[in-house]
Amino acid sequence: MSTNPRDVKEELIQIYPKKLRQRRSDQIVVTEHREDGSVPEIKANMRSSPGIITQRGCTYAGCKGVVIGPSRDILSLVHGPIGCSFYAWLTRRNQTRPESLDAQNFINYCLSTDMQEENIVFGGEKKLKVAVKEAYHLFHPKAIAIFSTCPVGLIGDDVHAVAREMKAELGINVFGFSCEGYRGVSQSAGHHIANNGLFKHIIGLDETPHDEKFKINLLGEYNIGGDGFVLEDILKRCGITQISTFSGNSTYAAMANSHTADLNLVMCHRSINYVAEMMEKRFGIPWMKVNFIGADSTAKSLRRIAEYFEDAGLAARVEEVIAEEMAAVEATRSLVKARCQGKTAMLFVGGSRAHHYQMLFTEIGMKTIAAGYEFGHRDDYEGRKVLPGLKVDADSRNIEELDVVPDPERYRPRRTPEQLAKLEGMSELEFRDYIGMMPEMEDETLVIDDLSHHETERLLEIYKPDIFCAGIKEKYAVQKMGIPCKQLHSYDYGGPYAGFKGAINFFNDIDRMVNMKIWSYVTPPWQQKAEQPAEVAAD
Ligand code: CFM
Repeated sequence: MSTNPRDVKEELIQIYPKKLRQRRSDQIVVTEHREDGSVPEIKANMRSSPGIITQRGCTYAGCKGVVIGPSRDILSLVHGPIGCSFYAWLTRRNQTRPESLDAQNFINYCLSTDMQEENIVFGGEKKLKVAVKEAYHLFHPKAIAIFSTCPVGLIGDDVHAVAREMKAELGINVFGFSCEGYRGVSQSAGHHIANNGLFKHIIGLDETPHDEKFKINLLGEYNIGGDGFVLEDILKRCGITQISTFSGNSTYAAMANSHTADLNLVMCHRSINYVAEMMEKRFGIPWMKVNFIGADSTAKSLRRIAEYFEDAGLAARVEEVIAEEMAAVEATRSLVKARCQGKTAMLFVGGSRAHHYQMLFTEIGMKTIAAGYEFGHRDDYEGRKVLPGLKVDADSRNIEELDVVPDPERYRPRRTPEQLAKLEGMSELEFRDYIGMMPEMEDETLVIDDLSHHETERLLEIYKPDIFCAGIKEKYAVQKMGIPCKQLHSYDYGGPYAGFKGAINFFNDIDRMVNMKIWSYVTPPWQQKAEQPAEVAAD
């Protein structure tokens, strides 16, 4: 079988019926950098076809599990059948570290209304009210967030009315999310709904001022495997004050106060770009994309923060921190590179990591031959410059777009448009932009949106990459084919992988996985001899 990406594309989709074949054809592209600087168009953020085994999750997962869940002292209450809470219970490995032993931390809990048939038939609002009150009396949280699962939307329970009533009765902040699993194409819709909720119900509630000089928020960092701890340490040593993180290791109070920062740093563009945009419109806080995955990317991102604040002392401290960290990075990187150079990787995950983690592989000489997001949008692939041309379809119209205007009292542009333009002109800074995954990939590599299980198997058979990066649903199917699978969602049991120390961990873990002899003892199905008895071949 040819390994030419154009032939591979045809091979992946030839088994599908005609209509599906056309759809998938638009979602699989071969990368090229055209003379005018553009990359090919990819169809993304479209509904998966019934019958396809997709990697995707649901809208509720994106809202509760991804964006709000990692905050430790917002009490998350799931309105739905108990099954919906299974995946919401710490499986994402988002960590948190309360300020003290008696500080509020609800991360270990899993609260659900445990809807039964009776509630589906007669309505679940009463049960929800009882659950909110019970949760309040048990934990005395500052805020309770109610998350809707599919049946809630189907039967028409009004979680917002319940939230308003409970807010008035209990005197704490209670708010609901219409994040029913089916509401959008994927978990991406849940991100948007969560962003709207953060903006409507939390951001801007606390005016406590800060007199530190370099105040930032870190957006789209969820402290998976302790990534956020590594970044907090680096930023602190540089002398940068992190007002709030959305939402790894975060608190309700920090989010309520986040509009006092002077710069928003966006790690995961897909899940939180809405908050960044809305905070700029209402409060005047500029945002820029950063990437703390990869040692070189981390250094670059830190330098960009220093450039924004235009302070020689800060720039010097940033250089010191980079120098301190890079010695250890270099030592491991060169050792690992010698063993991994030339090996190949595939990354199919989420809406941001399939891009960011390519940087780590590049640093140890490994080549990404295929990559894709589960639920990224065209701007995550091609860059935000495509945004003005995007058509609003029925699915995107289904999610509320908040009409955000400058706050009459609190809008305070941190930099004038002229200052921002000047900064962009003098340095590598770019505001309100994300260049996307494809421009940073080599020509003639495959980019596949919403990869299916069938396509996964064919890709592995054809290319036999040295490592495949995905999630728990794919992991063991892939490894049974004799190819190691690194979970890029939960990091398996490893991490942190962010920043400099995280890069060292990643290099060591990948080295161990791609150079382990065990894989040569697994006989993948396509190498099993035809004359073997069927039972043996099936083993
Ligand atoms: Fe952003 Fe994430 Fe991701 Fe994401 Fe996710 Fe995740 Fe992910 Mo799993 S917020 S888009 S919805 S970086 S949970 S921490 S690993 S799919 S690539």
